[in-house]
Amino acid sequence: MPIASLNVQDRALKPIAEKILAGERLTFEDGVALYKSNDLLALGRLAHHVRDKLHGDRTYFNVNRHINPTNVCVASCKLCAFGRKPDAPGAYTMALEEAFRTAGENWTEAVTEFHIVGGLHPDLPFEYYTDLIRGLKDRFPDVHLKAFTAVEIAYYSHVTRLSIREILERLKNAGLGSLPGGGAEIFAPAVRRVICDHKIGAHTWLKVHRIAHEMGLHSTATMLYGHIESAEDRVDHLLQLRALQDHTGGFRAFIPLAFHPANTELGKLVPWPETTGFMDLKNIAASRLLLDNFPHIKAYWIMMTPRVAQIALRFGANDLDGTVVEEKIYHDAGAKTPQTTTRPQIIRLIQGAGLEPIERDTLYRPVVRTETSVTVQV
Ligand code: V47
Repeated sequence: MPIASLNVQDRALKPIAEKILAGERLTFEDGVALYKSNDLLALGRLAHHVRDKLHGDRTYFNVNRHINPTNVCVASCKLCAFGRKPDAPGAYTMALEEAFRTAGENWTEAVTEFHIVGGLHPDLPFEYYTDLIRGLKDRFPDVHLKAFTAVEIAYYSHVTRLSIREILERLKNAGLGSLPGGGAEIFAPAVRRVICDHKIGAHTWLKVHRIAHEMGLHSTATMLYGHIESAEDRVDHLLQLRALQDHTGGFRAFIPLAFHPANTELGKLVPWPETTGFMDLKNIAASRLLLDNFPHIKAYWIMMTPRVAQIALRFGANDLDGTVVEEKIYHDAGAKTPQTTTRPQIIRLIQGAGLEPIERDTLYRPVVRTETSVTVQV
């Protein structure tokens, strides 16, 4: 593609655009320049160019259900509106049978993934989690179980005094399929001290994912933006993920997450009410351009709104996530989006952007549906 067709207005972007068109890796300084640029359309065209080389028009989504077995949490992260102390109003913990029942609510054969995350409960034994995974696998053998953030895995290791590898082995033996990408927030220690003081640091978050990848489990990665972090903090975060991916290749997708301030302590410190569409699209484009070794960039519609997520599909993203069914973490923090959507609605968003919808399973294998069967193409 000739650089002229990108119509780059910001002079600082021109040498970076040359590098991208030549397929060269971007540096830390390039990343900061991407974030500092307001030439959003050029960023979008560059990111779409990369997306197009990787995926053409193919745009992914899945049919999934979120399950949050407990919101009881020993940590008091300022960024979070979901966690509760055990005796606080609204605190809940599902008995195993209740979690199985929740998983089966509005059940259709179309569901291919349960996305399971919860708080750091002070009293639940580790067996609760292995029994949860085993029980779900027994009842829904064809559903992929994407469960427990690195923060939860490190907590189980801490309370049981078992190694992270041993915890992951036991969960994998029970039926765990992969790890979700939550809890990464922003790796910069000075920011972490403010937004999630009691959480594991970057080193442990990355270690959990490294060990999972070494064991053959895939995972995803996230970054929380739109609070007190700087452009430099975001680039540092993305480059630490890129470095681990160079090593293991185990990340399937990256999901930038916009901070939602309502009902959070951090919301009182952040001078603006919420992220803007401009910032959301810039994060999608910058992550597509910096994470050259991540196959997929997800525009999580719950967090971005379906309207902005649809536009993000032409700013570097190639995945909209799924149907979700019941979302708590963002809705406790004031998200105005619906809690669920349907296959036809997702397909409409993708086709409306002139792209080709591909239903996938968690590992991005196409799911083929006929009236009577669902097959994952291996
Ligand atoms: O871990 C918590 C973040 C994450 C807030 O892996 C908040 O495919 C914004 O990780 N405002 C949960 N963000 C969501 C998540 C996720 C979502 C979709 C797909 C995948 C995937 C992962 O949300 C938490 C935390 O990082 N979070 N509170 C808040 N107030």
